[in-house]
Parts: sequence; structure tokens; C-alpha cells
Amino acid sequence: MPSVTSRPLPALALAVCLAAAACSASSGAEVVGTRSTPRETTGRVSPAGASPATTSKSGGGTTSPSTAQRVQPGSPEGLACSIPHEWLLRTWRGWRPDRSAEIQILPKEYSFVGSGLPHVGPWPYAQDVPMFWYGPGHIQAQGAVDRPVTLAGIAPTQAELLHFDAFHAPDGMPMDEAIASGQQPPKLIVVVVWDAGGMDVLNRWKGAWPYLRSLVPQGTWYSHATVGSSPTSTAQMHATIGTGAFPDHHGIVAHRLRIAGEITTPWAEGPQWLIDPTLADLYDRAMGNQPIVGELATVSIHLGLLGHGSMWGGGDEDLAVIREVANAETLGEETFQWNLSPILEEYFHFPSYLNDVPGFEQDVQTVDAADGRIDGKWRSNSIDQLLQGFDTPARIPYQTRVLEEMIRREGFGKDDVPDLLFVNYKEIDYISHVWSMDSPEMRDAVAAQDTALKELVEFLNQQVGEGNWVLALTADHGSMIPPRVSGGIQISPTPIVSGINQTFDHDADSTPIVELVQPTQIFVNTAELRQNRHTLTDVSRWIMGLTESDVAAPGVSVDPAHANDTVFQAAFPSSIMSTLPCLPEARR
Ligand SMILES: [Ca+2]
Ligand SMILES: [Ca+2]
Ligand SMILES: [Ca+2]
Ligand SMILES: [Zn+2]
Repeated sequence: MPSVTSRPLPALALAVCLAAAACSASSGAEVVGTRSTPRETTGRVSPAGASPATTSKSGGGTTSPSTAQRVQPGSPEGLACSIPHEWLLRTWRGWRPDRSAEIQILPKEYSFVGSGLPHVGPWPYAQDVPMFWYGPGHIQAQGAVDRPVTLAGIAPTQAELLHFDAFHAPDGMPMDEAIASGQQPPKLIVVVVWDAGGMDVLNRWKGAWPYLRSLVPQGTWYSHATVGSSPTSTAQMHATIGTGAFPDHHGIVAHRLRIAGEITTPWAEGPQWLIDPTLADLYDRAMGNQPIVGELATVSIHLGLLGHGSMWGGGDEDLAVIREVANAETLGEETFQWNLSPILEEYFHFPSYLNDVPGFEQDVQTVDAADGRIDGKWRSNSIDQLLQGFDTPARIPYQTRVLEEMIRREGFGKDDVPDLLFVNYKEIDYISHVWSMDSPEMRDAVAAQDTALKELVEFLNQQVGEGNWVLALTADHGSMIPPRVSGGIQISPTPIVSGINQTFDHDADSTPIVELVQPTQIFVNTAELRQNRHTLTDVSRWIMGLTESDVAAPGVSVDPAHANDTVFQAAFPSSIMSTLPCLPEARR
């Protein structure tokens, strides 16, 4: 893990800022798409501090009278309305009253709650993603398109490519600009997710993806593509890609969610917490389950791309391949074999021959040799200690060969019934958490993904045939810019938990008020809070007072000049989002 210091070199921060699309987004004017529905109008944030609630006090001319009357500056409503509108909208789309946490917490930008460099929140570094469509004969060869789009637009775009009119995405709008006029359905659509491969990652390593760059003019590249909801973690964003719905509709709201009062994880019981059907669920069933539908991924939280398999009434057992540790302690824990957990095997089919695909040792050797010495190390990292090489970029060419074997053996794209294939590549995400997006390890990973993309395109041209397939490439979220570069600080959840319990819990029973602190949310035992005669607003106000010295993680030195600076931009009870005067979208 990179060491965390409290303050950066300003020059370095500026340099990364200039390189990153995200920074221009924060200072740019809002761009409103002409073809979006209200729910998806999105992409660029409005300038921070320009919202009605913050300008009302100084008599700013943009204040709407009704907003000024109804929101008190400094109140929870005032704080919520003071953050950029697009960030608030994303937060609302990511929240459900029955499943999500009770308090929203928004650290000041680039600071973060927790460890392992999370990529969770409404900020551009987490939200800005690549969105590229490619497929001669099906996709317009036009390069960049400006209209803002979100991940919820992928499923309805696939539906249009398939001429599948019965699919109505709850939230997303099709990316019509991408579709060539008069196109007929391709034999195969492949959706590829570079997990955590946001625009900041690609902009930081501009020279590492020459092949993708060379494809851009031959396809359609959305230069204002965002996730569209917050929190931004893997499970819910894969489900948004699959369903065309935001988490408030599809129900996979975060990596921790409440089901019947208990906090659990999204795929603990298989696909059943995913409320909406995916495009694949509905299209496959409508076609009599004749299409070949499958996903090659890493862990079960990636399966929101694919859907419910035979759990969806009338659906069949689609192909699903992951490599998850049984009863894993974290959602990302991987093992050596491709597999499916017993609960997933009830609804999906696992093609076991994929474990026989050879050549991984050679892939590891290539990574070892790339740094100039065959010494068991990838750069300075012991390959053995990185899941015997699977946590190095060696997994990328290997997984691509596994994918090709699956396409060949299962017959994806072989006949005229269009098929759907979904792929998650996880190496960029792993590197972002361990070495950061600013590391040379990340450069290696992006370069390996680019090489694998070339390999896949050439394979599909040969196997399925040029002009017979479409590829969509995106990311489920971005990666955190590390504190030494961004100037953000690490906020430890421990003093937040103990502080809330000490301040508000005096009834001397053994039930604490705080159930769980997450990067942008806090789960609260509201009954316990009520018994202590306190409210979520009381707790939110207390959070707003926390300073850098209050929340320092163990072993992190606090810059004395900033020790008394507060660390949160906003904290408010989640439920107020439904009635905020500054969020009319919530009342439509
Ligand atoms: Ca199916
Ligand atoms: Ca080496
Ligand atoms: Ca087919
Ligand atoms: Zn992810």
C-alpha cells in the first residue's frame, strides 16, 4: 500500500489535474444533452458553489425564490443543496430507502473514508469513464461524440442494435449516434468492462493504449461518459450496465446493503437481490433462449452484466465463469481455478473445460521478462506472492485466450441468431487499490489491456467475421488519484464509529448506534438512536465538525497547519433527498 501523507506537492497535483479530463469537468459549465430524458441528463457537473443554496445568502442573482425560502444554509438540506447538482443527482440515483445507508457523507474532494484507495463517490475521478462502440457496418465511424451519456445507456443501445423493441430501460437512453443507419442486428455483441479503467487512468497513461486510440475514428467514442450514480462500486455499476437502470431501481445499491433489516452483500444469495431484469434476461427469453448468452468475469459481483440466468421466469442457464473463493471474506477474493459457487450453479452453466486452457506459465514468464530480468519478479514485486502471477498483467492475455476458447466452443456469433457476451477484466482495479493509478504497474496493465483488445478484435474478425459483430468497451468506475498526488487525506472510519457511539449512545445497553461506515455512507441503527433521543440530523451535524486531526488513520501524521480543517463537505440524512427543493428529479 502506498504510504499516505497529509499534504502533497502542489505542482504535482496541478500536473495530474491538467492531464485529467476530470479536472476540466469540475470547472466547466454544465452541458445538457438534447436527447436525454430527465433521469439521464448528465455528464458534466455544474460549478461548485453555484447552487441556489450557497448563493442565496449573498443575494446571488441565480437564486430561485422558492429555494431561498425553503432551504436554510448549514441545515442538512442546505448542505445537500450546496454540493454540485450533478453529484447530488448521482447520489439520489444510487440510494433506496429500503436497502441503503441512513446517512450520506461526502468527504471534501480527493479525501476519502477507509483504506485501499476506494473509488467510491460522485466525483469526476470515480465517474468519468470511457464509452466506445466499434463494429464496422453496425457502428458509425465518427470518432468522438460530445453528448453526455451514462452506463445506463449501454443496455438500451444493445437492444436497438438487436432490433429488440420490447426492452424499455428504466433509466438509460440508447446511444443513437453510435448506430449506423439501416444496420441489421450483428451476430454477436461483446461488452467489455475494464474494471476501474476510468478516464483519469487512460489520461494518466496516454501512451499505453495506442491500439484503442487507433480504433476510435473507426467507431463512436463518447467523450462525456459517466457512471451516473453514486456510490460507485463494482456490483451496482455492473448491474446498471446489464439492466439500463440505476441502483435505486435495480436494487444492487452498494457492496453492503440492507435486506430485511440485515446488512449483507449483493450476490450472497445469487441473483435474487437484482430486482430488474437485464437486457440479456429479456432478450434471450423473448428469442426462445436460442441466443448464446454468457459472461467471463472474475467474481460474482460482476454478474450484473449478465443477469438472473434460469432464476428469471422462462430463462435458461446462461454461461457464467468466475474464479471466486468459496465463502470469501471480501467480495474480490480470487482462487486459482475458474469456477461458479454452488448457489450460482443453480441458475447458470459453468463450462469446466476452460480450466484446461494452457499457456498461463508462459504469460507469467513474459511479464517477468518484460522488466529486463527473469528473476521471479514483475518490476520489484514477487510474482509468487501475487496469486502466483494471476494478480500481474499475465492474467490479461491468459483470460483473453480463455475468452476465445469459450467463443469457439460455445459457438458465439456462429449462426444468425444474435448472441450476447459480457467480459470483466479486473487487473486495472486490483492495481489501483494496491499500487494506485499513478504507478508504473498501472501503465503495464493498461498496455496489456490494449494488446489484448487488438488480439480480441483480430480473433473476432477471423472467428465471427468482419462486419458481423459489435464491441462496447467501458469501465464500471474510475480509480482514485493517490493522496500524495491529489492532496486528499485518508479519513479513518474508526474515530467516526467510536465518536458517534460515545457522543450519542448513553443508554448503557450493548447495542451500538453505528452499524457500518462505508466510503460515502453510514448505516445507523435508527431504533437505538431514537431510544437515545437523538436524530440522524444530530449525527450529521456532528460529522460536519470532524477535523483532520480527529479522523487521522493510525500512523498518519497530520499537517499542523491543517489539523483543525474540517474534512466533510456535506453530511445529511439520506431520506431528505426525496423532498429537496434543489432536486426536482426526485419528485418526478
Ligand atoms: Ca438466458
Ligand atoms: Ca523480472
Ligand atoms: Ca447465435
Ligand atoms: Zn469495479
